[in-house]
Amino acid sequence: MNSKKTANQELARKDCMEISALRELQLSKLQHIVRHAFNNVEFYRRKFNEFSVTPDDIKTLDDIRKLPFTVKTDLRDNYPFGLFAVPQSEIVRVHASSGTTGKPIVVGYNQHDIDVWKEVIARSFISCGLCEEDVIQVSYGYGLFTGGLGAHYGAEALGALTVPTSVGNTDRQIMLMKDFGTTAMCCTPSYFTFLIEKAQQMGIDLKELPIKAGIFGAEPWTPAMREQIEKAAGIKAFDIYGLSEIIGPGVAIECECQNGLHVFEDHFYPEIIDPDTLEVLPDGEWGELVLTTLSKEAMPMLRYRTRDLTRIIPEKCACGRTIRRIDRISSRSDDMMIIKGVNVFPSQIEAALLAVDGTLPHYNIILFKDKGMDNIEVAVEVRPELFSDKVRAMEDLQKKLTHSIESVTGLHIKVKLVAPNTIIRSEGKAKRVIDHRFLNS
Ligand code: DLL
Repeated sequence: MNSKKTANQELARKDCMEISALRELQLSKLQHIVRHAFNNVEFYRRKFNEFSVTPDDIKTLDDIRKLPFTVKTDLRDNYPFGLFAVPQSEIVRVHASSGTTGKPIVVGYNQHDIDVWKEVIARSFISCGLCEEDVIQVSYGYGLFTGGLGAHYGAEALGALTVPTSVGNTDRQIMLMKDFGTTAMCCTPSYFTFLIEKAQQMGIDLKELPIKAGIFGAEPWTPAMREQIEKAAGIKAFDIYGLSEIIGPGVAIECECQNGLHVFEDHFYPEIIDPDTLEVLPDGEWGELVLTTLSKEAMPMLRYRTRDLTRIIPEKCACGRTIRRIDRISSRSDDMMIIKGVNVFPSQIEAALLAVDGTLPHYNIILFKDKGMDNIEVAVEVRPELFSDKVRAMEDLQKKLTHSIESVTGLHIKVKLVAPNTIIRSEGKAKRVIDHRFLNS
């Protein structure tokens, strides 16, 4: 048996630890990382003092609740290197996430952190059924974004043939998929829908290529989107989750059951809180995901509020992994729109649109002001064979879509049908919501 195969089998076993041993490991790592953060980061020391808590107060895993939360603005306020817990000479890599305004947030890794990251990505690939024999094409952006280099190092650690195409040049991506025999593709789900479309235009049937898996994440996507992708490309589409502040991709991933994402709990400690009361919620309840890094040395994150909404799935997974699962991240708390007093998430609109036959997975939600109140309208592309000048057929489809959105959100929302290829395609994270509120406020 080759040594890579043995090493990968050993890695896979880490997902199946005895629960009591896992909790013990988590506690000792938590105690260590809390002390490390306190001793080496002025920001944590100050916060601990404000909350009258010391590293000695962490005696059980539940004691994590005594610690203050960390939020995105803490990273901005300490830009660029203020949260590093090791000397700068030990840092071997930085990444940054642009965010919406002002300075980016910056994250740092020492060699140990890069090794942890490689490990969790390799375990992610194994969880999707991949191995050292696979050809993994990495079409997440390379650069300050964590997607490209994160997936790349993990694919190499797995021993797979790694194809670093990064984003863009879609025709060439498809040519290389075919010529190199790519078996797994890593990119955003929205980019993959674009790739499917391009392949059709080039007369290439993805179902006939060796590709069997997609490792898709970095943005929310719905089960309806998964269904469309799997059907069109003849692959299994897996959901991978992560964020720069915690490590990048590889915090959690689906397994072959495709029913929730296993969190690599030996490296990341998950909690779910009520975003209003900040109370910790029991497993099974929906709320905001809070993560603590248990292994990262260069920039430990204690109780980081992700703003991502999910729940911890209490039931055991049929795959046999003991690390717990979170539900698909359908939305972020800051994506919520309030329309006529009703809370609406973009993912609800996507699910409603894709539930109707005849639409393409390309849409925009346009947010505008109407008599001083926020309102939305939706533009969605229609399949070429259905897009016609037959007024009746188009009206019928429009009615179905309006009704579908109404049944999900309770709101009557205007839907505009647009021709195929009119909505801008994205190569990275799709920008579905277009904010026009400033135009008519
Ligand atoms: O998007 C890391 C990543 C790269 C994850 C590639 C998966 C694949 P950031 O740019 O810091 O990092 O953005 C993190 O993206 O808080 C979520 O809101 C969202 N996100 C990431 N993965 C998913 C997913 C990368 N699978 C933010 N489903 C997170 C839904 C996701 N949202």
